Amino acid sequence: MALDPETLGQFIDTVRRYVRERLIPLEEQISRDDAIPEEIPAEMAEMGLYGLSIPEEYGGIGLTMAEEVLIGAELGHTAPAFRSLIGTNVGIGSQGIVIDGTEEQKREYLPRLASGELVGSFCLTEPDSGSDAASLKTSARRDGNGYVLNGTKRYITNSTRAGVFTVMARTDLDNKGAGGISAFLVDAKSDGIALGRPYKKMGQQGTHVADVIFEDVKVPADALIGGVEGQGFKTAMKVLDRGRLHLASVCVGMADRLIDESLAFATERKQFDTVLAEFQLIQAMLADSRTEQYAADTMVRDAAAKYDAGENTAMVAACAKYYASEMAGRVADRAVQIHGGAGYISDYAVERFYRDVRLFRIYEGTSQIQQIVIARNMLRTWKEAH
Ligand code: COS
Repeated sequence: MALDPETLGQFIDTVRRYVRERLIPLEEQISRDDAIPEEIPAEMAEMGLYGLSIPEEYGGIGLTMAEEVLIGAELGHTAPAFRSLIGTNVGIGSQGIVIDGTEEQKREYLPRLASGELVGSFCLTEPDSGSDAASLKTSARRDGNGYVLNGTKRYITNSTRAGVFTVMARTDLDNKGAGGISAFLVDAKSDGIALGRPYKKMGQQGTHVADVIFEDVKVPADALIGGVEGQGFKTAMKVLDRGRLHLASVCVGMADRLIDESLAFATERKQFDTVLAEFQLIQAMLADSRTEQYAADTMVRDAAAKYDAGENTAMVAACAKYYASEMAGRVADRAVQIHGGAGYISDYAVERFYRDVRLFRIYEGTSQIQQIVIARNMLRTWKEAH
C-alpha cells in the first residue's frame, strides 16, 4: 500500500539525513577496512530499511515501486556497500517469495527478512553460467519427500551474512533449458553448504561476494518456491525485472552525488586565476552529467509507475537499468576528469565511486543482456502487431 504523501516525505527525509550525517562520514573507513561497522545493520533495521519492499501484512513497510525508487536514489548518494547491506532483503533475496511464494513461505520468511533478523541471498550465477542463466547446472534431485542439491554458485552477494538462500537448481535433468529449473529456499545452516573465501574486488568495499557450494544438501519438499517445479527461471527473471529498476534508482542517486562532488570541487579549485566552474568546457561536462542524470531519473520514475500499474515492465526495467548504469559510468568518468589529477587520488570520493559504479553495468544483468531483453521485447510486440 502506498504511504500518504506526508509520511513518505518524512521517511525520505529521515533516510536522506541518515545518509548524509551517518553514512557519508563512514565511507573512507569502509573503503579502507572492507567492512561495515557493526552498529550499522541494527540502525538500518530500526529504520525499517530491510523491509522496504515487503508487504505490511508480513512486517515490512510495503512501499510501492514508485516509492522504493525514491529511497533507492537516496541510498545511492553514499558508498554502494551500505545499500547492498539491505539490498538483497529488499530485492533478489526476498522477492522470489513475495512474487511466487506460497502463503506458508511468506509467513515463514518475510517477517524476519523485513526486520533484518534474517538476511536473504540469491543464488543464480555459477562458474559456467552467468549471462546464460538458463544453462545452470546445480541439480535438485528428488529424494523421498524432498530434494538433494548439488552444485556451486558464484559471486553471491551477502552470502557471508545470509540466513536463507534462494537457489535456482535443475529439477528436470533431461530439460537443459529454462523449463527444467526450480527455485528453492535453503537454510544457510543446512548440512553440506560451504562458503568460499570472499573475493577481492575492484570496488564496492564493504560488500562481500563469495561462492556457495552445495554438496548433498537435503531440503524438504516445501522449500520449493510456490510448490511448483519448473517455474524457477521465471521466478528469477521476475525478481530481476524488479531488481533492475531498484538498481537503476541507485545509479540515479550515485550520479547526483558525483555531480555534487564535481560542483564542490569546480567551485573551489582555481586555475588561470579562475575557478574551474567558470570554464565553459567544465560547464559542458557538468551540464551533460545533469542532463543524463535527469533523463535516467525520469525513466526510473516512469518505469516504476508502470510497474505499480501492473504493466509488463521487463522491457522498461531493462531500459532503465541499461541507461542509468551506463549514465552513472559516464558521470563518474566526467567527475574524475573535472577533478583532474586529484580525481585519480584515493583521498577524493570520486576515485572510489569511479570504481564502485563499474559494477552497475554488470550485475543483475550486463548492459548487453539488457539490450537483448529490450530488443526481444520490441520484436515480440512488432510481430504481434503485424
Ligand atoms: N518475466 C517472466 N518470465 C520471463 C521473463 C520475465 N522477465 N523473461 C523470460 N521469461 C520466461 C520466458 O517467457 C520463457 O518462458 P516460456 O518457456 O514459457 O516461453 C522462459 O522464461 C525462458 O525465457 P527465454 O527463452 O527468454 O530465456 P533465455 O535463456 O533466452 O534467457 C535472458 C533470457 C538472457 C534474458 C536471461 O538469461 C537473463 O536475464 N540473463 C542474465 C542473468 C542475470 O541477470 N544474471 C545476473 C546475476 S543474478 S544477480
